[in-house]
Amino acid sequence: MKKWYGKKAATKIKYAEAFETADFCRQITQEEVFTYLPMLERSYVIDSTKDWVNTGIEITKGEVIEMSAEGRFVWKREGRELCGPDGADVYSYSANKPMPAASTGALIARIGTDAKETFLVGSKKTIVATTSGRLYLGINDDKTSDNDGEYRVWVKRQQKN
Ligand SMILES: [Ca+2]
Repeated sequence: MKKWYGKKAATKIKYAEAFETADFCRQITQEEVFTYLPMLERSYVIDSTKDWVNTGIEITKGEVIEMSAEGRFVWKREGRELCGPDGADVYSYSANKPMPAASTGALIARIGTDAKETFLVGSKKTIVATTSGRLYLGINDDKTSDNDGEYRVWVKRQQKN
């Protein structure tokens, strides 16, 4: 990255796309991006039409994790209703959403597979993990099939001593 962009510009780059990694003659995996470009924070594309994205990050109880998100997506195709990571302005309760009382379309996360461990992230959140397990990221929506678009989420783990 420094070779292509110079050191100063490289520190400003937030994620790498296939264009930058063409030297590998194949699409490199997300894990390889993290390995070869350790100066990048880990980031994930959250497709609004999917229920949960497995980040592959194993969280330990008590660990501090910072998450921030950008992007907008259509959470209801009919009417082209757009929202960002904090969710839709129009509030509607639905027992079928992963978090019934939180805004539709909001970015949510879960540690492990227990639905009780689901929490709201929104556009930015720092948490202390209350349990250990795999980190999943998702959208608080009871119907993902009528969505269109994605969020990009950055996950930063506090360095362990
Ligand atoms: Ca929807």
